[in-house]
Amino acid sequence: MEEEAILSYLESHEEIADSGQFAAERGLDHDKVVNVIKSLHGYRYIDVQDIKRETWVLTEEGHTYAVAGSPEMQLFLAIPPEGISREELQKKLDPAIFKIGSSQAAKNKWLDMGKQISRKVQHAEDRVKNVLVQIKDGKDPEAEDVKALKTRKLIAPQIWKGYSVKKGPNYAPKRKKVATDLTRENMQRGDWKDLEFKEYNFCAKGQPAEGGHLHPLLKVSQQLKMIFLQMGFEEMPTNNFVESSFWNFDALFQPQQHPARDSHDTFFLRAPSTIKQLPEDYVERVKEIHESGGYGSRGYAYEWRRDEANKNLLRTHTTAVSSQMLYLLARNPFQSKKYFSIDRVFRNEAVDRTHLAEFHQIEGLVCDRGLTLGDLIGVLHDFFSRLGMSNLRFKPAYNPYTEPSMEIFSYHEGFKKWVEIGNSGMFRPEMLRPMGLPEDVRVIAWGLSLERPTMILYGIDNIRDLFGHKVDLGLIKRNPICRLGIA
Ligand code: FB9
Repeated sequence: MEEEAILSYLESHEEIADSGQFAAERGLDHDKVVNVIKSLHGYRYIDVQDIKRETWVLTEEGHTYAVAGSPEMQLFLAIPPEGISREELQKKLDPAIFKIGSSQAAKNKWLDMGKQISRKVQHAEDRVKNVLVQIKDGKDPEAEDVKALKTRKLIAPQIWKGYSVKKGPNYAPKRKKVATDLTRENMQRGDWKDLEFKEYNFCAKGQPAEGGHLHPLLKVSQQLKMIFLQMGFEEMPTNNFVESSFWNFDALFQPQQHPARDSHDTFFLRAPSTIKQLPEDYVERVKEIHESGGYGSRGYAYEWRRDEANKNLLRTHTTAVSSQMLYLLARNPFQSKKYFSIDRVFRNEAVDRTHLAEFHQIEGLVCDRGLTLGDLIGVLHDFFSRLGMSNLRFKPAYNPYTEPSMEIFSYHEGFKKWVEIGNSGMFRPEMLRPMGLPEDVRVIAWGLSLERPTMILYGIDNIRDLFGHKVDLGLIKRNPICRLGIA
């Protein structure tokens, strides 16, 4: 109907100036007319021009008054000629109607608002309602009415969008059925000769290729793995979140009364609560080094308890895997090694904008004869320069399992400040010698998180927006590729 109306109108008229008026004059639904216009335009039967104009629509409150009358009129009509008391009148009306109605009626000087409320005029015209009804019927209101109704939030502005329409290159009074496919039947019937085929729209957007999307953390992690592999490092097997206190703490020469070892910082397991099997001879040597030292160390001089070491926990750092890899290394004739790990660690910490109870730790270590702190600083410069961070500073720090230890800082051009980008150190002989590694073997190591660089690179302010059940899948679907180290 809409199509026939438009095409036949253009048969005898140059253009349809305003699709809105055109629809109203023919009692057609403008939205349907617009859809037909878009389709006819698609087949170039017509050419169109957008026309926009600001109109007014009634707010929800405006709608109620257009039906029930304005509050001031409802109040006016509720006052009997002989007047009424305020209490009586309030009982007759909804509190909001009474409140708005009395202030508006007073403004219109319709009432005497004393103890007794009485009419000041015989008749009053409900201009508000009339104008609201006008607007509802699509008529344009007077400017001063617009101002009043807008202030009372009874109407709101709306952009009305329509079209002016002219004949297009393929114009015809009746739409020809265009074929969008040449079928076997067309060939058999031979009617393909008279068929008109729809033009190919080479600008049409193809079906969006749905596919999997990598979480930003995985993109950064992949880049980091590439960097480690390019630097000749091997990945350590970190596919076990549950660890024994022995490998997570004791093997690292972390004393059993160290604060990190109590349940305020560490998630211990109820089941399985204890480790089944540990290399007994090595455990003896660890007990020894904790209790009375050795290899030049005087140890911690406390009674080391096996049951404490047996406790299972969720690893607090991937260094728990480094300890096992170095122990395995010591069991064979020594060969230098470069290891890395990137995986989840768990800490029973207060959750805040940048901390959750779990994060991904990145760790690198180099194990070789005669390594020095200089080698550590060198490999840190090499590693972080590949992350685009070459302006580094090192600050002495403390870790139970490394001496000396250094916090690593990089000057962040964007933030115009020094950012702490990790921690590092040389594993203590009290950790390495009981494993059986030769006296001159040194192990330099460093660690950082995966979340911090990812938050900074992707401009994510709160870690909950990056990791966890509150992550907006849109972020996963629409985040840019990770170009580490490439400005
Ligand atoms: O990641 C951290 N900071 C960081 C790293 C990269 C980065 O890149 C940006 C693109 C530019 C930005 C920031 N940090 C380590 C430093 C801080 O965020 C720190 O407040 C929080 N740390 C975590 C631990 O929180 C309790 C980050 C995490 C961390 C700290 C230390 C280690 C690992 C992770 C370690 C270690 C280590 C030391 C010696 C031997 C072996 C391992």
